[in-house]
Amino acid sequence: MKKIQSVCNYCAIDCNLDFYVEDNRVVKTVPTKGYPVNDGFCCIKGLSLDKQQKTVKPKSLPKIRQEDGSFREVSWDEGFRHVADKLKELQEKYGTESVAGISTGQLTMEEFALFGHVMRDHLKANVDGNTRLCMATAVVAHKQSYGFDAPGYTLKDLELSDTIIFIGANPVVAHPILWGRVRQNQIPGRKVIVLDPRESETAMNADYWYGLRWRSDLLLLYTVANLLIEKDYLDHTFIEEHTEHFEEFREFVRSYTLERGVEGTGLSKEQILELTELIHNGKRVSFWWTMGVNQGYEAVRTAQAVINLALMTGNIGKPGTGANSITGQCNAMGSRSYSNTAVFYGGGDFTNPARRERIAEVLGVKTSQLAEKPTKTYNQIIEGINAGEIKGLWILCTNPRHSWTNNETFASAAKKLELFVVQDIYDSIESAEDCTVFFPVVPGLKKEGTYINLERRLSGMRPVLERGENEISDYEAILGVGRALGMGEELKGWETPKDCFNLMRECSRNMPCDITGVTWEALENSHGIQWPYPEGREEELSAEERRLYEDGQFFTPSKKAQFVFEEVRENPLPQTEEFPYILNTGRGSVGQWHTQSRTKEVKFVEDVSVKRAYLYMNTELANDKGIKELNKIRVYSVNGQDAVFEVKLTDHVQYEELYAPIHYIECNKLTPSVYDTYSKEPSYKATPVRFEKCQEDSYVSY
Ligand SMILES: Nc1nc2c(c(=O)[nH]1)N[C@H]1C(S)=C(S)[C@@H](COP(=O)(O)OP(=O)(O)OC[C@H]3O[C@@H](n4cnc5c(=O)[nH]c(N)nc54)[C@H](O)[C@@H]3O)O[C@H]1N2
Ligand SMILES: Nc1nc2c(c(=O)[nH]1)N[C@H]1C(S)=C(S)[C@@H](COP(=O)(O)OP(=O)(O)OC[C@H]3O[C@@H](n4cnc5c(=O)[nH]c(N)nc54)[C@H](O)[C@@H]3O)O[C@H]1N2
Ligand code: SF4
Ligand SMILES: [Mo]
Repeated sequence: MKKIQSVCNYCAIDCNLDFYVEDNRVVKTVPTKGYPVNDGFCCIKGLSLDKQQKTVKPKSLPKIRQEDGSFREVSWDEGFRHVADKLKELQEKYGTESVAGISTGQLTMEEFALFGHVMRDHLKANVDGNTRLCMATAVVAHKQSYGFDAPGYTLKDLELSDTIIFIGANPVVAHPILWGRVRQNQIPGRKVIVLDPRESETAMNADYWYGLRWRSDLLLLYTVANLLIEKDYLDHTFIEEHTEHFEEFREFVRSYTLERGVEGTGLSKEQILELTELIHNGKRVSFWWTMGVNQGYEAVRTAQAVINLALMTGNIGKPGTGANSITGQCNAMGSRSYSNTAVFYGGGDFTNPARRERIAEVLGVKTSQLAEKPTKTYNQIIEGINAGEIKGLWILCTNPRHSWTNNETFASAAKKLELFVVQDIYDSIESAEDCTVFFPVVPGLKKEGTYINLERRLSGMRPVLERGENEISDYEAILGVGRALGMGEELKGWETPKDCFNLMRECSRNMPCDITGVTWEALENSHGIQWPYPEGREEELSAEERRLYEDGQFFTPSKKAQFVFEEVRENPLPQTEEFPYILNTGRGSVGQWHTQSRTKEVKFVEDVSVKRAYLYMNTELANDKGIKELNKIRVYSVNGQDAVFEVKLTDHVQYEELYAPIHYIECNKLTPSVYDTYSKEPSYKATPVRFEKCQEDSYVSY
């Protein structure tokens, strides 16, 4: 029996696991003891990683759609040639930007770096990632406030904080190992506080729950900031030495009075004052935010309002503090720093000549061979396809037919494409229904590469199982197309994931995410390594848990953090008489992952999962409308679509709120095409809707 340590490629915790293998089968999975992140624990998804392979057909070959609609299986070489020829043909016929790609936060760092090199550098096509649906807001907020996309915390901070404030985050369901770290916190009297319109599973386990109105976080955070200022609950030294624009901020929040806060958030005066006191009384206050903040129409400013609270109270860069964005997907952090979507490899600007030269030098190409401008964003790509401007799309490791907001717009786009390549471990996903080419690739257990978790920790994915005939990885599939495109010399140094890792390492030199001290070998059977880890400073940086900003130095030109703020906006999609209820969406259970392609294969998850789309409704509302548990309702959205859901009754959502788990395709049929102004992240969490009870033949309208 062999033991192989590798990483779980579901959520951003990146638990490490020891896989025991016999006859090329996993016989036992044990969470790695001593690994600083998950030390001997993990969740049901990590434990069942080997269960996701029943329907991944070994020996699969690519498939190309024929004129009669059927598929023909072809060799990999033919598949690569077909895709490369078609990409070139479309570009010749319709222009360079007529082809696009959608990448992901779930592949290895090397895979999406290579995808960027082929698509962005060589083809000059647009490539965005599904991270746009997830972390784009935090990225923009960090860059503007800190000068670089650098979340500063380490998971240990959860054990060292006496006041832990979760804002729009539900780690009990979404990040169970992170919640485990909260439970390990032994500080007497430590308080857990949750801001969420819904009494989420985390709220139920917290000491304080503030059930504010949806989309009123920014107003609440400015009101609290104003109170902190009025009461002089500030860290003047920190503000003076390490921040800029505080005086303007002080003036700005003056109009965010307690009365205004009460009126707009639905919280009482006492609750807002209590929250302010809790922040003041904490010695080590930490703020943690996730999708309840990131997925809104004024999300970047909301994230920055969280950052402002930490800055003004000096709760940053010290043990147990921070304005901490929790990442979602296993390698969203890798995609953010090392892909080629919004930023250059290792960070920096497409337009900065010095940075262009440096990257070109590392990659051994001319600067003209690098992407020239930031990519079109996800929504622009889908709109471009629907407008007939984009004719070719290559997606990998993401299932947008299900997960994209207002997802019927993706369905119509898919039908318009002349080339639609879907690269996934399953050909059964919804997005593959209209594809013209399907590339079947192996899952994480058969791959190698690097992952970066939410606290900037790199860990090594190493092959647990051997591959069979024709089985190839994402890396090889992308490389195959690159070669078929005739990239030749441009692919020198990209031959294997390890080669690519070395290129990325070099690209990071002297950047905030410098990993020049990390080697491919050092990540094997390791405890992971947090960035920054520059060459020559290995000894000094040997601590297993490290945070940024301990010296009060940020990455802006002045080295000071910025107070960034803007007036609260009018809700672009308010409740109306026609659409009086609000559809909130998010994770449903620990066992279910997004579009369920992987987790529905896990028997002990599937056995306890609801099979049809469902939503939670407040018991009182249900009583008022004559609706009982498991009745079906048809929900009509302000986006013009409707869908049927089963009702589950609960007291944990507000009277006017419905909560639908995202694991069913019906959920995003109803979400709108509304985005944050700066990050272009969809506003997934508050859609005005109305509903009717479904009866045998007739509907009763509410
Ligand atoms: N089991 C499981 N775990 C996962 C995932 C999964 O699919 N399944 N996905 C992973 C990924 S990629 C991500 S990004 C994370 C997401 O992790 P989370 O963001 O923690 O999960 P969500 O359920 O999307 O949303 C969190 C909370 O935001 C609340 N919310 C909605 N509107 C508002 C609002 O206006 N204000 C506030 N303050 N809160 C609001 C919702 O009620 C919800 O409880 O989970 C990761 N972990
Ligand atoms: N309404 C609403 N919608 C949301 C959200 C929300 O909170 N509310 N959350 C959004 C967020 S935060 C996210 S991150 C997105 C997630 O949305 P998606 O990325 O679309 O969801 P997944 O189901 O994770 O899709 C991953 C795909 O990759 C495949 N896969 C797994 N491993 C591999 C591999 O090694 N190689 C390849 N090529 N494929 C592989 C899986 O089979 C699956 O089809 O959903 C977003 N959608
Ligand atoms: S899904 Fe997240 S918490 Fe669960 S085992 Fe994987 S990395 Fe750990
Ligand atoms: Mo996500």
